Amino acid sequence: RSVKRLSDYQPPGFTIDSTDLTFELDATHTVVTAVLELRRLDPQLTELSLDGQQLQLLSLHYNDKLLAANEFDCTSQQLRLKVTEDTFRLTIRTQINPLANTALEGLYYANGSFCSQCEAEGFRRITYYLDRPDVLSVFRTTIIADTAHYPYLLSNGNKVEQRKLDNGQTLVCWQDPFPKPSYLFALVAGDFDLLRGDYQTRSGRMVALDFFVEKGQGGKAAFALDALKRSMRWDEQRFGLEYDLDTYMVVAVDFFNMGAMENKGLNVFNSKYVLVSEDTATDTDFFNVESIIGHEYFHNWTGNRVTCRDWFQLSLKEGLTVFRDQEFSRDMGSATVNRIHAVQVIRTAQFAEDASPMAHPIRPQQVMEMNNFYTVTVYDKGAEVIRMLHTLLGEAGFQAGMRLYFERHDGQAVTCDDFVQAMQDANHYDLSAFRLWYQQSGTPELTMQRHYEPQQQRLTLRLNQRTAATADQPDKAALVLPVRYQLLDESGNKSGLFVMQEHNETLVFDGVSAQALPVMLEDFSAPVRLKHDYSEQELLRIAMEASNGFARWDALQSCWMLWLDQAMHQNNDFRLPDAFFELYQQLLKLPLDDKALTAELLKVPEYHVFAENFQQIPVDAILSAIHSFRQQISQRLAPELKACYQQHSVVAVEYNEMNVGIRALKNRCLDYLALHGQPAETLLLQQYNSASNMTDKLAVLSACLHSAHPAFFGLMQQFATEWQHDVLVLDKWFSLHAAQPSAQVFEQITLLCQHPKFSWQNPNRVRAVFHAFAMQNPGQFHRMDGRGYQLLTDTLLKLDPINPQVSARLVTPLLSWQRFDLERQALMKAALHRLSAQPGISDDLYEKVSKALA
Ligand code: B3K
Ligand code: ZN
Repeated sequence: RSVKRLSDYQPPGFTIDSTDLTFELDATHTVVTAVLELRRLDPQLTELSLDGQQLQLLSLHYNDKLLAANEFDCTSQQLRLKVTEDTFRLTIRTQINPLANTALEGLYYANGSFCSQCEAEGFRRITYYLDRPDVLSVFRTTIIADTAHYPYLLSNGNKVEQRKLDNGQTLVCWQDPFPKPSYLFALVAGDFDLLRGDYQTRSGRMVALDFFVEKGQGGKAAFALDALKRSMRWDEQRFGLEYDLDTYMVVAVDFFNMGAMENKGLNVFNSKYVLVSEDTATDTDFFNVESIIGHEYFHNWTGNRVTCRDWFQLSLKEGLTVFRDQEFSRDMGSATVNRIHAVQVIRTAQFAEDASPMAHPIRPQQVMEMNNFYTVTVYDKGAEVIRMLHTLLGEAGFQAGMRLYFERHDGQAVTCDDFVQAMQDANHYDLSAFRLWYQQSGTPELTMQRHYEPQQQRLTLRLNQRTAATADQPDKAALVLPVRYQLLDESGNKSGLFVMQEHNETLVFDGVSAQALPVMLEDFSAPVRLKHDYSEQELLRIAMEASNGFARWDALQSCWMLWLDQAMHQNNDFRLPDAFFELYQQLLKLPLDDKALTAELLKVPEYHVFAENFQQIPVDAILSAIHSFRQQISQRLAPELKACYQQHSVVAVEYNEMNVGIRALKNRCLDYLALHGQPAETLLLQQYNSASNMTDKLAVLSACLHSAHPAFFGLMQQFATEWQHDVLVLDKWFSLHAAQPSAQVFEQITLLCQHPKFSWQNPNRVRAVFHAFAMQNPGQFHRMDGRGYQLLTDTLLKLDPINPQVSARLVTPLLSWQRFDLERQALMKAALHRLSAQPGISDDLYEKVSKALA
């Protein structure tokens, strides 16, 4: 198996000026004719090598000459031939089998339609090609297919021809004027509902917006269409960026490996992130649709107009585009809660990745299977790195940098360094030390120690940063850390930005009182773990007094860690302090204007939040402490919870910031109230039966689940009958079953896999069951008898030959085996050995498993 290294990058020796593709579509025998105009860039080269995978070559022409089999070399991975001219044409005819393509990479046939996914290296499953992002070509695509089955034949760019052929087939031809790498190519053919809209850009051009969704589902795409318009407007206003084609198409499909794909002019989406209506989708679903619609749209400039030179630079487009979509979401809803959720992704999933055998910098240095590097590190930590640049340069400076970046690189394939250079040059700000963020992996730990001198009224903060070795890199240097702070002081609050560069630095405040309390790393201004010396009393003071909502939430998070620690040492005799109950009481009686933030403040952190603070994760202690915390809150604050619930129980159904916040608050109360057993039952059934929206229905089910309420099974049955026709809703039901914290879950999962709507070929179904089991059911997954690990391993062995991308994602929780007690370590390791012993496991799975066992 081969590993590719960033340091081995070589510019392409040839390029492809134009790519003319013809697809004769057939589920099992699709014929692809590629006419490529090639140009030699390096005159020394005498051999051309094209990438290919699982292709059957039918014929090959060099200019007009048909080549005989001995005139080229064709293996399963490559097509090689001798080249003597500087420019020449290749005509390659290949045959592929889309129906057999269950990996859903390249061109595949599922659910009655053809669909493609080329990023990162899927285009080579369609034809032989220079399948690398720094080869940009102008594409023309002709699609021929049976008219009755596939009335819509779609590809990138503008439709330039459409005609009926006499054999019941239709021919459609598309031309994309923008040169693009092969990973942005797309083709879709099928029968859909079409929802149309339009958008006038700020320069006055009209753009047709076309949403293609499953028959009968057209109505559920209206929100996504509006979200697209909001994204287009927002990108003009905030970044000055306008859309560049006359059409923007979005296709929603049920079989898809990830969230969505930004193919030029033709986005393909997982239907889960397009189809929403209040009765079938939760507020979180609505949020995700808007944010992913935005993300893919924003890629048109950050990704498509300026793309990546090589896949090691993936964060160039992903980190930047996640930053942009986060900013968009922040402007559309509660800014504080959005930030809290983004920070939680870093503190749980990303910190966990840093601590795992898969640790890598946001610009990885070596890769076996590129699909394994679409990670929270590249995406979300990548976005934090962009956010730090924004913090250092300010909005105006950042925008100046963006303008220079586009001025220099529009139409090119570039590196992360090019991006930073544009930021540096536009601002005359030296970013040389900052660049270390791109090459160093791991989570920095920032320690703060306070020292107060009463005579001088001087507060000194000693700051120290240290990044522990990671699986991929032993030695770490000091990073540039923008530290936003606020000093809570009776004499008025001071706030500012301190840019830390060295391992040890001090920050001095003069003329402050002994009570002054520094709130550090406001809004999580750098992706680090903060170790501080606050007392419980001080933290509670921040939680009550800070003007910044994020700081209040963050202080409470630290409290929870303190209390977990105390609970673990007191064998659960631990009682939460009165001051805490007073705070909660106050929040319940007088919720903040931002109800969604109130709901966040009222939440006991989940298992993964606690777990990430330990090197050795005490699974059982965490779970029992969470249980005890929730019990205490629900008992001590029963009247307040009930009153708050009732006060907020009637909410208009529409998805908007206010309604979302009220629902979140009400359902947080319900979650605690459900712990009251019998008396809660009326409340739960009442809400379930009267709910006019999925958020409120699902909140009842998950409250029952969290409290092990006996009403759970009856309601689940009712839910299944109600929603058996709608797979996206059914996925929620699958997940709830799989998250059920009792040993019954194993029989339940066996039954789920036999459900008529379950399919091993469909990533959404598989994830609904097994991602929920492995990630939202820590008690059963980490059982001491190893049954949980065994179930996941059996699943992966079954899944890997079907869809390696999905299996390689699901294996994640097993990789961190070293972070558990010895008994669990042994069980997890045995599971990994079983995987690695399996003959023929995919590169995707192999790369991760072998690193974990190294
Ligand atoms: N760029 C795609 C992800 C492709 C994943 C390939 N395994 C979606 C996105 O980030 O917008
Ligand atoms: Zn993206």
